[in-house]
Amino acid sequence: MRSLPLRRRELLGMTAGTLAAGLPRTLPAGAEIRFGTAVSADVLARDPAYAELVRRECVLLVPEWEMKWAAVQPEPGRFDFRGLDRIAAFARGNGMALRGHALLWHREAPAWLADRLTPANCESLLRAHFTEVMERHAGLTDSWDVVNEAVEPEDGRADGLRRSFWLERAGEGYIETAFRIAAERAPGAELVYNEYGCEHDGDWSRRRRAAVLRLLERLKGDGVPVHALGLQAHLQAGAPFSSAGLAAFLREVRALGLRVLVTELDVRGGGPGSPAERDAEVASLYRAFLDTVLEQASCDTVVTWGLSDRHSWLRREAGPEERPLPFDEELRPKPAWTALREALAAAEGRHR
Ligand code: 9MR
Repeated sequence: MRSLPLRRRELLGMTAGTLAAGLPRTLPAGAEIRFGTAVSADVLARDPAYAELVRRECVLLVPEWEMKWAAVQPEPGRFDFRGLDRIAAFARGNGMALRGHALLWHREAPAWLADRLTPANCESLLRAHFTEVMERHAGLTDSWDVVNEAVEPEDGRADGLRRSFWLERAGEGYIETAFRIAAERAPGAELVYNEYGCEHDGDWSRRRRAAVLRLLERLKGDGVPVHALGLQAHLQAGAPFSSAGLAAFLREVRALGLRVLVTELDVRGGGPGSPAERDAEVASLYRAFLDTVLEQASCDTVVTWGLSDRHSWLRREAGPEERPLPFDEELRPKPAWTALREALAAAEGRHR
């Protein structure tokens, strides 16, 4: 895909013979869909068995925290790439690519940034930050979450934009400015608007879908270089979901000329049954969701937000009973992994 250092097919050929464990990747051979996961530098360093699983299954890594503004520019003009460099070294050493996440977000922003930001200096602050971050591992990164989570219908604005410090301090042009600077710093890269809460049915999601479409329509209408919508896909088993509802939304995204990526997939909940019953529910939502996206959208990237329940943010935030990821805490594949593999294999069959 685009400027990938190694195509997936080459990676598959290479790793089958070179992996110490002798384990072939278990995703379908010849895949054209890039599969990857979010990682943290510390987890890769302290959990070698997990690192081995990541090495075996992924061609794409996303820093779970290490590329966020607070991580890389904690003080004005002082850049700290130690965490990011460790992830990049792991990616480079294993022939993987990186996805950039996230250049602009209202969270994980240092206090100095919100204090300082004005409409007059927004562009220069973004340019200084994007230049350092986008150039650091430019050869490894061909896809960027440029703006993350800029809509929040519940904030009550007619345009659905989030009343974040970005909007309140810099004005609504900040989104367009961010995409234009990203295009200037990385011509040819895929520039993504990344958002949550667009995958399910129900009023809450419907309002979010409408706000996202409205923003993307405005950006496309103004000639802003945005290429794709990132569906975070933090899904919830048992919440209202229909393929038809999601497909209708994806058709509108496609009509704007935008591709789609699955950027942070995991599934909460399932229950109140046994772990096996909940795993089955989680897996069936993995399958239904991925089948719909891969059928309806131009989508060549699927990223889960971690590979094993052992290291999921949901375990940390929602509780130890969550089983959201494709591998369990002992790194054994779960039904969600089968669902994911089968969905990717089916999509590749359709593309052939
Ligand atoms: O999983 C991430 C967690 O470890 C961090 O503490 C948190 C704040 O940096 O971000 C989490 O990842 C989020 C992602 O960056 C954006 N979409 C929602 C994700 C889950 O909160």
